[in-house]
Amino acid sequence: MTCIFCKIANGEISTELLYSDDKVAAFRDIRPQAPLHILVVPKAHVDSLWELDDPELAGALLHAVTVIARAEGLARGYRVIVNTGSDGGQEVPHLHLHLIGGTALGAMLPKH
Ligand code: DGP
Repeated sequence: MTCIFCKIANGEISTELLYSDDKVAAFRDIRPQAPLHILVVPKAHVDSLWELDDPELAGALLHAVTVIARAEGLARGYRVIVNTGSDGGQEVPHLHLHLIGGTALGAMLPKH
């Protein structure tokens, strides 16, 4: 297993998990873009959202986001981003949801 997020999610690399269930794990992003920046990932390897064919896992990932957001007190709001593929700016080839918040977030898309 060479995938860094597989190793983190399955405990091969010691990282504080903010959330963990049988399918999903969450941990802090190493390069936070906001006061709170958490990555929510499947424990089983999926390359990206493009490859996600499991509606139950899709629901589990989104549900984990809600559980974490509530635990972190993000009642004022937050943003969930799933960079997908090269045009989407995905760097790490293991599906991950960015949960970003803790401040008022600005516009996120580049102007064309
Ligand atoms: P993306 O561009 O959507 O693939 O974002 C990848 C994010 O993953 C980026 O914000 C930095 C983060 N990241 C990369 N390597 C590691 C790591 O080893 N540990 C943690 N916690 N985050 C990482």
